[in-house]
Parts: sequence; structure tokens; C-alpha cells
Amino acid sequence: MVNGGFELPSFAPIPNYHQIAQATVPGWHTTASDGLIEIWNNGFGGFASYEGTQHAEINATQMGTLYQDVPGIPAGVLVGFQFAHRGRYPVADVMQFTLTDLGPDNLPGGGDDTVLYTQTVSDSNSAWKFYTGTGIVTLGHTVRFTFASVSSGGGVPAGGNFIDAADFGFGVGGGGGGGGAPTSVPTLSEWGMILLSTLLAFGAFLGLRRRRH
Ligand SMILES: [Ca+2]
Ligand SMILES: [Ca+2]
Repeated sequence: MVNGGFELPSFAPIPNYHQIAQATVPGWHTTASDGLIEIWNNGFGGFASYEGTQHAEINATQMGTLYQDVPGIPAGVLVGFQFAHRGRYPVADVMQFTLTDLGPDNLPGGGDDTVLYTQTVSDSNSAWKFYTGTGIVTLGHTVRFTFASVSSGGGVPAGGNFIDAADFGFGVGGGGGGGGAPTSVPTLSEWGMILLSTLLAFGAFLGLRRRRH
């Protein structure tokens, strides 16, 4: 993933907000009809960034979804994720995080998409909360990393759901985060895949030995 901390494009360190065209934000896309992504400077509105000097507000001018497509991850790899979420209001903002394998077409839809992991989080403005998960098995296609705004605690479509420090991939999310972050556990089918890949590797090893003797 690129620009998981929304540090790009880099704005002068003057507390403010910036609603900018998605094409100017490396890595990220939005479903918003106006194509705008909102980035806040550290300290604007009294909100410090979780990491670095900038973070994003998912609700820019409307309810929306920020997403990033991550190609090139082979099948059968154990991956993890991390992100920080914070509400803007005393009443919690709700956001649904999802990792989706887009299937052989490497595009959303087409009947071949598989949700690898999803979690709905709910946080007020009191503090950032850092979420991590590990043990997710990849299927070998482009993975879409999605933050979908579900509701705004302020009841304002143009406000809510701060996000920062997003990452995804091999070796991510294993260290755990602050505040007792929830951790995902592989599902039964995922355990089955892990077992299968182990058996296949063992079988290949036996085959190699047989050929040598
Ligand atoms: Ca940041
Ligand atoms: Ca697809």
C-alpha cells in the first residue's frame, strides 16, 4: 500500500482542512460523487494526527468510501492490516473496514470477489483507536482495502470518521497496537487452506526424496 498515513500531498503545516481531487492523493480513491478526498493537518479542530502530520476524514462533502487496490500479492500468504480510527463528535462515528480479494478479473464485481476480512468499528472523538489483525490468507489477486463510512456521530454527512496509519501486507499487524486492539482469527476455511498448503509442501518434499533414492 502507498500513502497509508495520508501524508501526501504534503500541505503546509498550518491547521486546516483540504478537500482535493482524488487524482492528487497517491494511492487512494473515493466513491464520493464529486471525487473529493479530505485531508486534515495535524491540530486542525483540536485533532492531532495519529501519525505524521496529516490524516483523512472519510466523510468529505458527503458519506463515502475510501479505498486502495493492492496488486501483486501471491496466493496463500498470511497477511495482516492496521489502521487508526477516531470519531469527530462525542457520539461515535461508525466505519466498516473490509479486505476483498477481487478475483481473477482483478476488478470489483464479476461474481468472483471474496471478502477476506471485515470489521465495523465505532469510535467517538475522545481518542484515536488503533486496530490490527493478522492471519488472513490471500487468494492471489488484487486486494481492495476499503474504509466505508457507515454513519456520522454528528448526523452530518460532510463530517466524521478520521483515519490514519493504514497498512496491509505480509508482516503487518503482528505486533499488536495500543488500547487492546481487536485481532482477527483465521476462520475454519482459512485454517483448512493453511493445512492444505502445509500438506502440499510436505508432499512435494516426499516426492523430491523419492526421486533422489
Ligand atoms: Ca498521517
Ligand atoms: Ca471481481
